[in-house]
Amino acid sequence: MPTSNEFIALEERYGAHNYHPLDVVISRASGAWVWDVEGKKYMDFLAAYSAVNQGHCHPRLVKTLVEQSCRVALTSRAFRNDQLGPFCQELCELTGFARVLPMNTGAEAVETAVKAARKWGYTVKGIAEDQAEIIVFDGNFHGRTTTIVSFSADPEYRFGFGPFTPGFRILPYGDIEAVRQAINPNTCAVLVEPIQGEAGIVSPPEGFLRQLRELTTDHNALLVTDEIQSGLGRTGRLFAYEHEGIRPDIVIIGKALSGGMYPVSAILADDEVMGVFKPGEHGSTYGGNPLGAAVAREALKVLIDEKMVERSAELGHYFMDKLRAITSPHVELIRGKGLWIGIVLKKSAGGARRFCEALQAEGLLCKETHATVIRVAPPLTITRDEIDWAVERIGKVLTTL
Ligand code: IF1
Repeated sequence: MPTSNEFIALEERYGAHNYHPLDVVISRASGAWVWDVEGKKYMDFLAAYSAVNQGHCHPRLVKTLVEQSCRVALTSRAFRNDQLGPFCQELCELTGFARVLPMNTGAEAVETAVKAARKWGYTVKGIAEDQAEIIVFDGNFHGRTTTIVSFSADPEYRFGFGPFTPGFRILPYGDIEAVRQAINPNTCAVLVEPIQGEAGIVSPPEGFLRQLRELTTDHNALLVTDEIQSGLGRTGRLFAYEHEGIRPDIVIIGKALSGGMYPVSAILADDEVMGVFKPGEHGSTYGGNPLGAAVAREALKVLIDEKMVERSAELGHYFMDKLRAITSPHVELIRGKGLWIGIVLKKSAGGARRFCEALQAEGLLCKETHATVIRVAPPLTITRDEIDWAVERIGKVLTTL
């Protein structure tokens, strides 16, 4: 059996260097825990960027994946399959939207939402050809495709990848006055993360989403929320937009939609918006495939049956209180919602990476975001005892480093 170092060397030698991961080589996982090649056990505090909300290798998802893969995995959309219809129905009944358009990765679903919003702008709103604008925000992260990085504000995601797709306006996140001034008859949509993940688990000022809802309604533009990371229980509600009591026109989901078992994403919308797509105008070989649809159906049922949304709300408060009780010279503030928490470090702390490395040594896998935020986003299956276990180690690292 090769060692972790040997696996790392292979990846460094043969893989593209588009990541700088912590040096832990995981070979199996269960619930909130993962084990490396040497058998060392860690608690997973990233949960694959919230794709593994249901916990690693959930037995019901493993069973569904195995059983469905023995029946039929892929048909393409040239033919129909017996999982897609029930998947769409169950997702609509759960979320209150009329229709589902399934894709695979988050970025593809964001692209789908962009295409839907533009087409709606031309065919329903009456915007002149090629004039549609979409308002987005500073600090956004919506994926890595060339169109999506076209409206990233972060040079790391953009540099060297132009020429970029036009038609996007980037405004300060949380600044409703800026939106009021920028929104115009060519605006087909506002695309927003209800809480920004990559930016460091940043919530906009209270009322921002509600005001966006009012403005987009007044100006006949769509409100599109990217719930790929914030959705499906992470913030203590099924969707983060529920915290402000609004309803968007398009909701983008991915990640936990399949509990980390298989890539499944989708957009949700009502008839007026989803109706813009006619046969042949959009699709994907794997989108809506029976394996993904079966896994997603089960992943949603697990989320509901095991009350993971409620757990996230309740345990999030518990966790946040415990973290706030730690007195550390390095901590600026602790923020977040549900089981999605950012420990924001002071500039003097010397960056979040060294804290993540120290936590790794203590058996806790965290990933920094930007230079100064330690992000905490365990599977929603985590227990109070497991949180206590983690808080002890976080407290040790924050007070002794
Ligand atoms: C990577 C970040 C998290 C997302 C939102 C769309 C997507 C994502 C709100 C695209 C993806 C991931 C992708 C992963 C790192 C990551 C991330 F730090 F970069 F921002 F989660 F916080 N919308 N987020 O968060 O979904 O196409 O990846 O399925 O390395 O790119 P995808």
